[in-house]
Amino acid sequence: MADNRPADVGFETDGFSITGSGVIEAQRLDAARRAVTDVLAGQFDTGEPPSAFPPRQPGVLTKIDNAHFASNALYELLMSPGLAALIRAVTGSKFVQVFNTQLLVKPSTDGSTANVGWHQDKQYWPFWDRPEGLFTAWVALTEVDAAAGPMRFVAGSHHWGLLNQGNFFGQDTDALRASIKTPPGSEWREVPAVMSAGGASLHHALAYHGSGANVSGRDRISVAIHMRNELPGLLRVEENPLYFRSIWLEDQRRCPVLYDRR
Ligand SMILES: O=C(O)CCC(=O)C(=O)O
Repeated sequence: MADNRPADVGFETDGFSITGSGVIEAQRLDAARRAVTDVLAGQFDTGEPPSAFPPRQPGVLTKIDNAHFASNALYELLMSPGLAALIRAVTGSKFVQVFNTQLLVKPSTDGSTANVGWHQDKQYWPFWDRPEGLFTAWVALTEVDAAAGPMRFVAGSHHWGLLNQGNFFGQDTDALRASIKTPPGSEWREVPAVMSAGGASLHHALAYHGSGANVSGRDRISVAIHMRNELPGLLRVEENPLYFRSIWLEDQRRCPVLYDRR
């Protein structure tokens, strides 16, 4: 395989890759699911809180930043051999490090709230010097069928560059989509990331994505794992004081290296 060339054609051409089941080993998955219950109840077996732990609100997406700081089982989820193997096969990366995670609990609603607005992840990551080599693994801890409000990817949108249009927190996803000026001749084709618990998707930092309502009658629970490979460089503190201080790349417990084959 040539250096840094994705082995997975879908990831290269579409900007995402969906593996519907079997990425995370069963015991690791069960432990992570139990850990979510503990973290949501404010029980942190490491003695350290997540880096952001907002109170849960009915009908609202709960987004807990770096829950793996608070839970050994959620840290072990990141260290899944199946996940590392998938990332290596799909992205062709020689080195992979986690720099942030989000535990996402999307409650079942009447269909109007807890959406995730269309966005490109890179718009929230100004502290990295380039989008290439930045990607996210989204790991399903519960069944994510069409009714559960799966993530939706816009195929090929990672070729559009950083548009800086979009809003993770936008609730009117149709209006948001209509407001995004895409490049001339581009096509907006959405692909839902339907998967079982233990499945995972990978998406490029420029791939547009969002998700609609969960009307399944049960919580949709996942962990989004934001990672970098050997390509991106962190911008200096004086250029990005706000963001730079929330990244702990020297700390392997907070920002684990999944593998290093450089
Ligand atoms: O969970 C979702 O619906 C969206 C998550 C997301 O934006 C991400 O993982 O980058």
